[in-house]
Amino acid sequence: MEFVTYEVEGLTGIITINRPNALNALNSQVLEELDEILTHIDTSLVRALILTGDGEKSFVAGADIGEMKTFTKKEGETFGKKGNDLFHRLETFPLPIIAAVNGFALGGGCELCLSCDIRICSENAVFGQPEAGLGITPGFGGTQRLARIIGPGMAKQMIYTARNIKAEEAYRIGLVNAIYPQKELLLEAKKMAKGIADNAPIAVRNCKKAINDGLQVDMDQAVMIEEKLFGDCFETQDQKEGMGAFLEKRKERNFIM
Ligand code: CO8
Repeated sequence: MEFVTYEVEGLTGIITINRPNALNALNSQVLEELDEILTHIDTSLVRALILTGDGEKSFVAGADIGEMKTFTKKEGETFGKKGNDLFHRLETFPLPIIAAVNGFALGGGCELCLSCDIRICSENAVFGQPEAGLGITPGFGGTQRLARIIGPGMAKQMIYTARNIKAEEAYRIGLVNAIYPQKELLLEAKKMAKGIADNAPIAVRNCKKAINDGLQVDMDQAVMIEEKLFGDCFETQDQKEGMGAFLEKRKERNFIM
């Protein structure tokens, strides 16, 4: 792969976008490489993923403007579909994904972190949806996910004004869960991933599915989704182990898949 790397540390998989000449912007090749990596992740060996950008300046500075400039309507739709399919895959991937936003997260870069489960960022992070200033709408789900995460009022303000916001503001409006000094960001992401990996993997997976699927439907249906996934846990060895450990006052829990 030219622009994306994948490494495993313990039970955590770390995906890094590395396209320094373009501040890690997403061209078709980056999107394809990310997709390819997801295909090859062994979900029985890792329990959480971290997605980050290489360097100390940029997470992802958007979709590649150079590539998009000459798009026809059809090419725009094809590129949009490629990104949307990938982001949907990330959103529904059977492992929690932490976006460690290490700098610019603009346009498609902001949308990329929105498709992850959890966002934390460095102090120099900058978020924004500059598309309206480029004559387009967000095209990788930004109008939908941003509104769901920070609420329609704030999302509309960010998208209509195309104004970038800094880490502090992103934290205040709930776009990120925490801000860390650049040097500590990846370490903190790894600590969080370990905290997730210490828990029962099928239960965590079911939690992700319950939250995501439940947000698509009304409350009555959402609760039914949770009921089903809750019930499914009682068929797992992890449920016996987790509850057994509590009752036996054992700290160590030996969760399997
Ligand atoms: N695409 C391509 N190249 C980029 C991008 C990008 N999004 N961002 C930066 N680069 C390149 C620059 O062109 C420059 O290249 P070169 O050295 O060859 O001139 C290099 O990266 C470094 O960038 P700068 O010199 O501009 O660095 P600065 O520190 O001065 O500025 C900024 C950093 C503020 C991040 C600035 O680069 C910038 O504004 N970038 C563009 C940000 C942006 O508008 N992103 C949104 C793009 S649109 C989008 O993402 C739509 C998503 C949905 C697509 C759906 C399709 C259907």
